[in-house]
This record gives sequence, structure tokens and C-alpha cells, in this order.
Amino acid sequence: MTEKKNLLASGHKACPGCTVPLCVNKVLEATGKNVIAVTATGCLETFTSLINYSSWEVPWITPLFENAPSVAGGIAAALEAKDGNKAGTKVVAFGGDGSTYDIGIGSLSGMLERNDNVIYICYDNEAYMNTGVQRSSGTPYGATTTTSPQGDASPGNLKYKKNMPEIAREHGIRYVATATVSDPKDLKKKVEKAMELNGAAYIHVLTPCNLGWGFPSEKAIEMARDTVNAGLFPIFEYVDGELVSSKKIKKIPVKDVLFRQKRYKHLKSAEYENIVNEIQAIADRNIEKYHL
Ligand SMILES: Cc1ncc(C[n+]2csc(CCOP(=O)(O)OP(=O)(O)O)c2C)c(N)n1
Ligand SMILES: [Mg+2]
Repeated sequence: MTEKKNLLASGHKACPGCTVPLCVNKVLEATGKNVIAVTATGCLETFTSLINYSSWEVPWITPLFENAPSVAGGIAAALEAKDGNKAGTKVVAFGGDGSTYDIGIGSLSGMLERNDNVIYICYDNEAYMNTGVQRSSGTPYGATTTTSPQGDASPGNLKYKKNMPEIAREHGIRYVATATVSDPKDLKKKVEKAMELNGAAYIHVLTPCNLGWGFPSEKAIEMARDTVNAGLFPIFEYVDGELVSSKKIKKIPVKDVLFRQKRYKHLKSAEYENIVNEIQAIADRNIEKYHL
């Protein structure tokens, strides 16, 4: 295993304990070398592409923050126009939550609506991490960020995390799934499934960020696993609009995972009990909706 060559080479500048390279390497393990990768602006683009250096062992292009899905769709169309994509080259686009939920949602919607032959991976660390932990619409209810701080005037972020996988599904694409870095085998399997079905696929991967969430760097995998086990990030799979699988969870109380992260530390105070209760209710709704 130690001799196995990763398609995202080591030596990049991700923070210690960052989970995004684990996600990308698993995705590329599934696609193999016959792939063209597209990244939106964000941590992934930045830490893999210092001037004169690249960690990408596969063809890679980085357009703007907002248009990775359009560029990926264009590449897929060009491969098709050239020779019917005889070589079977896959196109994979990666976007963070900021780019997926907010700034690139228009171009992503177009890519899904056109059913472009692209696997879109949202790596979700639940804030705009690269620019200093600003709130995105993937930031969960109750969390603090630098633009939704807790203080006298505010208890932190009181907007709900948008359900992006459901938004993707509503476009009528064939494959939508969620996954996490704490279950890499499942992530790889889902990318393989997406490759089998032609057309647009959307895979949403939870990638905890120790800096933005506030936990020790060696705890990232545990944090992903417990976020799933609390019902705060449901793991499921839709094929042709039907829910075909969802992961059974341990149903640990949300408090057990929230209180280990600095972004929720204010919620330990009795005055915010209603916020903790609402987060538990969010988890309970997920458990019911996805049969977790
Ligand atoms: C149109 C545009 N707006 C803002 C920026 C500045 N910017 C670069 S990366 C980034 C944060 C990206 O957040 P996300 O997509 O969640 O990825 P992460 O950094 O968390 O990996 C921002 C705001 C930009 N490059 N382009
Ligand atoms: Mg992010």
C-alpha cells in the first residue's frame, strides 16, 4: 500500500489533517488515469497548484470559482465531438461547498439540466475555508463562522444547510449520492456506479476541516464518522430518482458531536438549549426521511 502511487501526489500544501486529498485520491482511484479533472477555486485548487508545481498526475484544468461545471461539460462535449470519446475518457469536476451551493450553482444547474457526461463531486467542508472560514449555504444551523460569529447580537448561523443532493436530484439526473471520507470504500463504489451510468452524476462528500470546525487535526475521520452517526449528514444513493440505499447509523445524540467542535462551543451554554434542540430535530428529520 505504501508503494501505491496516488493520482494526487503528495507534497501539496493542504493543512495537516485535511480530508480533501483523501476524497480526491479515492475518486481518482475509481476513475483511473483516463480522466480529465476540473477544479473550482477553493482550497483544493490552491493547495495543489503552487506556481510551477502541480500535484495532479492526471490532466487537470482550473477555471473560475463559478464555472467548473460549464468547463467540465464543455470538455465532455469536445471529447464526444472529436471521435465519440472512443477512449472512454471520464470528466470529473470538483467544487467546494461555497462553489457548489452558492457561487457555481447556476453553472452546476446547467450542467445537470443538460445531462452533461460529467461526475460532479462536491467536497463539503461546510464553509469558505480557503478565504478564512466564511459562511456558505452549506454551513449548518447553529455553527459559527467568521461571517456568522456568535456574540451579543447573534447566536451564530441561523440559516439552514441547503439540501444540495435533493436539488441535484430534482434535475432528473440518473445518479445522486452522498459519501464521506470515513468510508472510502463506499465513496469509491459510488464513483464506479456513477461511471457505469452515462450522463451527469452528482456525489456529495463530507470532508471535515479541522481548522474551520475547530477540532484536533488527527480527529478528522472520527469527526466525519460521528457526524454521520448523529444523523447530521445522511449517507444515501438515488438511481433514476429512487432512493436505493441509505446507511444505518448509531443515532448518537447530536450534542456528542457538536460539543467537540469549537464552531459550536457557545451552544454548551443553557441560553442556547433551543438551538441544540433544533439541531437534534434536524437530525431526527434526516433519520426519518432517509430511513437511517
Ligand atoms: C467569483 C469569486 N468570488 C470569490 C473568490 C474568492 N475565493 C476564492 S476561494 C474562496 C472560498 C472557496 O470556498 P469553497 O468553495 O467552500 O471551497 P474551500 O475553500 O472550502 O475548499 C473564495 C471566496 C473568487 N476566487 N472568485
Ligand atoms: Mg468549503
